[in-house]
Amino acid sequence: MKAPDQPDVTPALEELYRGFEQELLVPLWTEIGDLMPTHPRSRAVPHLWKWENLIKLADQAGHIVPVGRGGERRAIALANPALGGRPFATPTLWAAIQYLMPGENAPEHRHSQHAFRFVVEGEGVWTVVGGDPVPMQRGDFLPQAGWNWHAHHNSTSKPMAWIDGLDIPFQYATEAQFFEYGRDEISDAERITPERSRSERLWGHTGLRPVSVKSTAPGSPLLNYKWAFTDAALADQLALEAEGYAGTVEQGHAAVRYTDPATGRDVLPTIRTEVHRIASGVETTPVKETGSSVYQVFDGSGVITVGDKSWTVSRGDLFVVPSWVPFSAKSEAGSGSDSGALDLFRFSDSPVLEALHLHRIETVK
Ligand code: GTQ
Ligand code: FE2
Repeated sequence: MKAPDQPDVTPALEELYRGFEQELLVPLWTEIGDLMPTHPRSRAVPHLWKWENLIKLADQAGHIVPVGRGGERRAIALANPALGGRPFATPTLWAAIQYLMPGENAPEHRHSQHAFRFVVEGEGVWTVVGGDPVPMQRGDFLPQAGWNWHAHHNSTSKPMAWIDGLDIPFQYATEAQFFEYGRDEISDAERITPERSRSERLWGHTGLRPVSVKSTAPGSPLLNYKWAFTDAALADQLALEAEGYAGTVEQGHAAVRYTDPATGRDVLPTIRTEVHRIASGVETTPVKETGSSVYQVFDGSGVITVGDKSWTVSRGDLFVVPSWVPFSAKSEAGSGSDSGALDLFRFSDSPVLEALHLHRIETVK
């Protein structure tokens, strides 16, 4: 339909548009609705990936596709159905399941992309970050800021899976990425399995930062945020609420954000990471927020609503919340989970949006 201030289609107008085309020019007036919408309209759509399907395909890949130099990682990415088949969960975020067979090594490399790993099941893999071996267990969150050397190794007799989150699509858009290969094999000294990484021994004590050490790199110097601490923080918030003290996001909804112990800021420059615990029977208030998120169900079950989509979810399932699309979660966990609640791991591009003053959040009435 023609806007009120637009001219009729005449031979002169058609001639003008042909001239624009020839000179590779595009007028604002035909594009403004798409380029400058009144509110965000994400190209991405809400979508759910079931863990049982992902893990089955990852295991098949483990038996058929080797991991080594070139491909680097046996990582299989979520591709949002509205993003042209690209391995992009959202316009800014990469989310993948990574799978290592017994005894396998994923070779060392480093890249400008910021990354993390989150473990929904299994144990026995460790990731060597800058020569520091970091063991991984269920519920552990391992941030790894850009340009750190890293390699993974499975020392057990069982395959192991975890999820990776990276800002690959965001950095792809910036055209500012760098990548470098490291050693093909890590040293024997890095192949040991300590109970705690050096980073945890130095930075993993609540409220206590080492006086002698400066954290100079971008992102958190703490390489593993163990589940026991996350679980205790969430349990305490709900317990405090039950005792009549505040502390929760809203009634029956506890949440923690992973932060850099040196600065108190997000653990990664481009990615925010949180865990939300929703008590059984509780439904969260629908919220819309600029920027996009990926969630993984860590424990429990429930019903997730994102815009006009609604899914029943359980442990390991992953879903996407595009920019400015209302999100709410209803916990129906009951006795199925460790805590009797629905635990959701979330990552988003919020630090980027905040840095650029583009972050907005609203509850939906
Ligand atoms: O484990 O180093 O899912 O470099 C994508 C890129 C994982 C990794 C991914 C990576 C990695
Ligand atoms: Fe990597």
